[in-house]
Amino acid sequence: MIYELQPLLYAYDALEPYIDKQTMEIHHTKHHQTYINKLNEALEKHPDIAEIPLEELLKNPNQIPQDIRSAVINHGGGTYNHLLFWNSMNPNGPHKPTGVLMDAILKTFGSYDAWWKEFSDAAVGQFGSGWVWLTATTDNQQQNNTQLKITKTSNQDSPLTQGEMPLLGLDVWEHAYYLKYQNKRADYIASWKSVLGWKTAQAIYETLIKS
Ligand code: MN3
Repeated sequence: MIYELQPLLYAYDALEPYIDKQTMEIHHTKHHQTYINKLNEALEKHPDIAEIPLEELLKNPNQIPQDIRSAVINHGGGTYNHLLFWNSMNPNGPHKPTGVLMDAILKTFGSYDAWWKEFSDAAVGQFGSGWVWLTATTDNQQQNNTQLKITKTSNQDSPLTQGEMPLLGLDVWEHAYYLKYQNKRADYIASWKSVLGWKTAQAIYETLIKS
């Protein structure tokens, strides 16, 4: 399988003034493209592994041959994480979840605002380059036991590797905000709340609780 950069669901300037056009364009066409290219380069060395879906490789990196394992974790993680990041934003929203995902957020965090406070505090507090996620974990031994969690990962590590399914992800690498926000990461994170798009998170969650 050869991975390719997918077009965004919206224009590069669609998230203005919260996320600027230049940042979006560079982030998508340079950063994300580079992760994809380097993932493809690594997988070329092991065509048999290339047939396994990326999600499965990241869930269980021990199956990846040693000589390309860190490349797949880093660049495969970057490939997968950024796709979810683009789909975690949408100028048309919905900026708040609805239905079963909203029910689960209320049950776990008490309110949407309390969820946001915990999520944004985690994002501000992430040391160095990394991500903050809303994830779901399912205990396979029990039905109806899907738990929501806020998780941080460093570099391009995926929550999949620690057994969690990411629903929504916020990139707090400096390349995600530096042109507009420089050192003011907290301002970038506060702005991000206004461009959230919950449709993908809801779809992943609904699939997960049905399985
Ligand atoms: Mn990034």
